[in-house]
Amino acid sequence: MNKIALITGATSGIGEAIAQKLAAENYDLILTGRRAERLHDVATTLTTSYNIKVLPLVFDVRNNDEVTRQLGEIPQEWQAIEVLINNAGLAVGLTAIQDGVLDDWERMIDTNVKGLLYVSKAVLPYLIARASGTIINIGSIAAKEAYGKGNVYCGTKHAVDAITKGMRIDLLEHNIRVGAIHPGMVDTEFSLVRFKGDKVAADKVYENLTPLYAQDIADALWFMLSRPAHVCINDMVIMPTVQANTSNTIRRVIQ
Ligand code: NDP
Ligand code: 8X3
Repeated sequence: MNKIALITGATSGIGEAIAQKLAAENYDLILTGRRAERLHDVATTLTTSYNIKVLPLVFDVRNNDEVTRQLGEIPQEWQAIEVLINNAGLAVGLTAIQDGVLDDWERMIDTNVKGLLYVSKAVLPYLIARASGTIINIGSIAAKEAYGKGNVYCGTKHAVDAITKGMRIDLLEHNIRVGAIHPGMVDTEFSLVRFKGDKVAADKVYENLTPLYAQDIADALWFMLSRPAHVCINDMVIMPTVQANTSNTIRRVIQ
């Protein structure tokens, strides 16, 4: 029987790449996101290409009623969840704190922090019941550093870092491994979302440099997940070679 993994934010970018990697490793997948059509396309591609099952669940992680309803009611055969990947998240805007847009702040806090908590609370009973499992939270280099105009996004990702550490302590007695991956710049829809659909601004972020690709994060996650059961990789910071930290990036293409 295949193991079961639940990945939030599997409609694009890092989440979709992780779904692909775990499908190739014969995991049955519970995949979530808000864009129903995209989610079903990902599900169809994976079930066509690999010998696995996919349960697509469409919901907004900010809506706790919906999270609780959908994840509380998963069919019996999907309840033996072994792996939870808390990936859904976003940055909205790049604005000095004094010019901050309240709605942007709330979208980031509600998605990156509260959404991660709602999903974790709904899924944890399944892992605890089995006294095993792995949770990997997708943080960011913004969890480790603050950068100009990144204020609230950095705050939410620092919170993910702290919540990861807290989870590891509380879940120790339940034999659940908890780790986080903190990437630098990854070429996904992240910047398009941050700049509210402004493709020119989004493309500029990755212009004349070689960023990370979603597949790089999926490969690292698989390394963490595939360690023997007695090994927990707590924390992994992954940067593109051209990015020393959030403030020092060189525009260089690496072939
Ligand atoms: P994408 O925009 O490509 O993917 C984000 C995913 O999150 C989508 O599947 C989206 O699905 C989902 N999502 C966003 N908001 C919600 C919501 N309210 N409810 C449910 N799902 C939601 O970006 P990435 O793949 O880059 O981002 C994935 C994670 O990686 C995020 O947590 C991000 O902060 C983090 N990260 C990204 C970096 C980068 O440079 N790209 C670097 C460091 C960390 P949908 O829209 O269908 O709901
Ligand atoms: C995304 C990377 O540097 O834009 O988390 O914060 S950064």
